[in-house]
Amino acid sequence: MERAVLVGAPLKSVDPREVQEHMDELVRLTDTAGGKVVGSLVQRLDAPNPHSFIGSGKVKELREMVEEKEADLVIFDEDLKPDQAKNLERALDVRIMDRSELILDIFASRARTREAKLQVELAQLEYLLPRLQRMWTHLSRIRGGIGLRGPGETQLETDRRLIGQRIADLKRKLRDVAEARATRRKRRQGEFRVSLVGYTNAGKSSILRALSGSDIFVEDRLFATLDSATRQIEVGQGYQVLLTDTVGFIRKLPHHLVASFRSTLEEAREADLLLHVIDLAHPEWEEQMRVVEGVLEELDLDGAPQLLTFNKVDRLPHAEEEALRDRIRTFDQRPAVFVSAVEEGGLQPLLDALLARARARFPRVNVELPAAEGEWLATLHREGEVIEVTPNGQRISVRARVPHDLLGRLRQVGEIELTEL
Ligand SMILES: Nc1nc2c(ncn2[C@@H]2O[C@H](COP(=O)(O)OP(=O)(O)OP(=O)(O)O)[C@@H](O)[C@H]2O)c(=O)[nH]1
Ligand SMILES: [Mg+2]
Repeated sequence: MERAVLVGAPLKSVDPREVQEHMDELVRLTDTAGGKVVGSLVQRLDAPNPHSFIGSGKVKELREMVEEKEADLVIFDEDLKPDQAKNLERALDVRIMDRSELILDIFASRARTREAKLQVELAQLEYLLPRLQRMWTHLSRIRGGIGLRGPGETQLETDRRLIGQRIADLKRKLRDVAEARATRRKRRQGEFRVSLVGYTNAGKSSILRALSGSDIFVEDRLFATLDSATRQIEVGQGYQVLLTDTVGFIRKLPHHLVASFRSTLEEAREADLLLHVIDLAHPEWEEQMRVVEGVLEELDLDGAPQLLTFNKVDRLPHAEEEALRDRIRTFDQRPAVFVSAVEEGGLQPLLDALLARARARFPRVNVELPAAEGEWLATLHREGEVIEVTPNGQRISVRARVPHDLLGRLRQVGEIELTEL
């Protein structure tokens, strides 16, 4: 297990409570990556030092800590410029990582499907390219995937060229996967598609698991999910929705990752509704909510209809939950539900909201048809929601909620009379 010293170097303007939360989050990330935190250090800055990010006195202090704790690794919560990392590595004589690299590493170790693996490798190589000189030492890890060296060139140039080729290759492969995905999506066009989005560990997979009754991976760790999974779920009265789980977001998500996960998140782009899941029991849920909104904006998803889904209410005392509900109602006019993915019946408010929206997609109509047309009546029962059937001599009158495509088919039939209600 690698022994890590963590460094936070926020600007002086950042709220002290937030600084602590960010360090706690870095501890969790390090733990998720399989490292052991042996020390940490925070310096609040007016501005980052261009040479070493933190001040030179702090670098000395850090060096002492690294020696005393026998650390192998120093992890910065802030993103370092390639030169800053190089200088720090020289001064401290241990490997330096920043938050982006750590997140990339976690993604790399957790990717399971072919697409997720391609996406992570692409993000890693794009991150690596401008830092190649420094990363030289741990490049050997991935060299196997890159290929062999040409004769007569320097190592660095060769690596740059090979990485460039590999990046092009990965992009091509990802385009193919994305096309297959688009075809699959097209088949689902008529259905009501809902995507779960939100901060990592908010409970997205737990919600999908509870609603679908299927074996979805849930873990009290950051980035448990990297691949999107879709399940059909019953929301009541025979209505179904296709619910998709997605990768969680985090503060300062490396933009290479956001870019390469774009196609996984395409599911969310085509969704009819986004469930933005928020861990209401987390002390920094408001900041997490803003982070998620920022990423959604970066992905041009901020215009999609959203339902704020405040999760884990079972972890709040009742009075606190009530107070929060009131506060949220006053600052946010958007529709919201309060749920628990682990409590019996805790997801009912979400199911109700989904049912209402699923029904609203089925226009209410009155269908007048000859009493002899039993086939159409059966179709209405099967594909729509029949509310009332009234016999009317030789004809019957059916009040029903009918999906758009069935509406289209009914319009083609001469003996049928349609009135929208
Ligand atoms: N008490 C409580 N715990 C919950 C609830 N929902 C989820 N959890 C727990 O929160 C942790 C994270 O849940 P996940 O469903 O894996 O979270 P996620 O949003 O899918 O996380 P990522 O895949 O990492 O983005 C797990 O330990 C769950 O058991 C809830 O309503 N109440
Ligand atoms: Mg998950």
